[in-house]
Amino acid sequence: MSALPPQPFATPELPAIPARLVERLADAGNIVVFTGAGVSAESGIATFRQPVTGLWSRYNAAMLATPAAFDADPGLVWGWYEWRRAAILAAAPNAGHRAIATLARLLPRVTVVTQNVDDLHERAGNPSVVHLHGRLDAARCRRCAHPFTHAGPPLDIPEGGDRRDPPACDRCGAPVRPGVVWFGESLPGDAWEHAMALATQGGVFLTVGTSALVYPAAELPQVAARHGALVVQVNPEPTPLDAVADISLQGPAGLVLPALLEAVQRRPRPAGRR
Ligand code: BJW
Ligand code: ZN
Repeated sequence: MSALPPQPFATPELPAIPARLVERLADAGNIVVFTGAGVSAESGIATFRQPVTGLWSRYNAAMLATPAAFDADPGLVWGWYEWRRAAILAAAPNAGHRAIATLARLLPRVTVVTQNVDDLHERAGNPSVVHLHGRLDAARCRRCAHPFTHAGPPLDIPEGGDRRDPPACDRCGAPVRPGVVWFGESLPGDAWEHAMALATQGGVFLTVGTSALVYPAAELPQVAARHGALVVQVNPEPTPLDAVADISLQGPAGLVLPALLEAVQRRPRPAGRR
């Protein structure tokens, strides 16, 4: 199958969950969980910028992830994204996705804002997720934006995809494109405005598994910090957010987030609030 095996982490140490984080989570009127490719890594979905395994370490973004690339070679781009779609369909949510979904059921006003184009948050039980970079299962016409519904999973697709002609739009006949945000394209206006509004409301801003290198999404934790949110980062590696985050929980999301959830569930509640 085209999905990568779950990433090995040599006996990862679990960072302690600070009590002030648990208190803030319990009391916050606004909690944003801002995720990137790292949250899906333990489901076997490749990240972008990690050495060796990252998509942009193995494939040329300029030839695959821009509108000009699609116009120059629609079959190459469509086939590559069909391979990615197959990998997502074959994957399942991991312990990190599940912990976020449980946290959202437990605490009021949790919103998941993701840069990911997969649907693993939804499949873990988060019904409404803000997708900043679109969704792979939401293809649309390159010319008139008419939505396209995939008939089923891609069949017989090799590692890295093969050249496949995109389907034709049933309204205007132009090629259908993947429903993702490529370099140089604007983010969906409603998703961006919603995410920005949440980032200005304080509370807790929890970033999980992002290198925070892609703008404008990477502005969000900075905006949240300026508006008084407690910014918390979950990532096994250093990122530019180390300079912004109040708390860095260094480790894989699939270990750290269940530990965070457990700490929230164990928190003694004041009498009368049970
Ligand atoms: C774990 C883990 C585990 C591992 N647990 N963690 C300002 C300065 C410079 C450039 C720009 C700028 N503003 C805009 C730009 C240009 C560009 C940009 O940001 N470029 C930079 C890369 C330099 N931005 C754009 O073009 C954006 N559009 C835009 O700006 O529009 C305005 C405009 C309009 C018209 C003309 C001109 C401008 C659009 C950006 C779209 C990004 N698209 C992609 C591809 C989506 C489709 C697809 O899937 O193919 O989105 S690129 C890719 O990066 C994807 C991701 O969503 C995005 C972010 O990556 P992410 O999620 O952070 O992944 P990684 O791999 O980078 O990091 C993974 C992390 O996980 C690592 O830290 C690991 O350690 C960690 N990890 N295992 C927890 N188990
Ligand atoms: Zn069309």
